[in-house]
Amino acid sequence: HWTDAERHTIADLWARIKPDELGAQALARLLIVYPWTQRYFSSFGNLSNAAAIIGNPKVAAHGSVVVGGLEKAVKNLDNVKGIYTKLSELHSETLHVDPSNFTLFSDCLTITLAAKLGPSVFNAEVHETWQKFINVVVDALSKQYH
Ligand code: ZNH
Repeated sequence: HWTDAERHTIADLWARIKPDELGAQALARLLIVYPWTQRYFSSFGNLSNAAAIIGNPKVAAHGSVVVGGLEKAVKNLDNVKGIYTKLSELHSETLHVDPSNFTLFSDCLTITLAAKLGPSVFNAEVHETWQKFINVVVDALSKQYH
């Protein structure tokens, strides 16, 4: 259920960004804008203010890990559910991450991406395709919750 144009858009978006940078910035944004999400990262040290969060190397490192997970979805558009089965289980059963956080994080990703690329690249059509992609990701990550 992906058109060639959509596949091209997702691949092109991904080629334009530095995944590690996107992950670090989006995760920092999550922790700043939705401070209650910090509860999952109690081992990350100082998250007491925006500068500390932005400069925290554990935030940056975990941002890379998360975005590495996203990259798998980018490269496996036709089987996102399949490749995320274990990851969904981990977030549900082991990490106990409330799935509403996936939506919050996906909004942070979208804002970070749009701010980086600007509206001439991240136009309405590209936004729509990106939103479809990230919805599939959130859906797949939420799949193993019961
Ligand atoms: Zn997550 C982990 C992905 C979201 C929380 N994650 C993780 C990992 C990955 C991911 C890949 C690793 C795993 C292993 O190790 O095996 N995530 C992801 C994705 C997403 C996410 C793709 C979306 C898009 N997460 C999320 C959120 C949250 C989280 C939203 C909250 C808020 N994670 C988490 C935690 C962990 C993880 C806590 C663990 C960490 C450590 O290191 O311990």
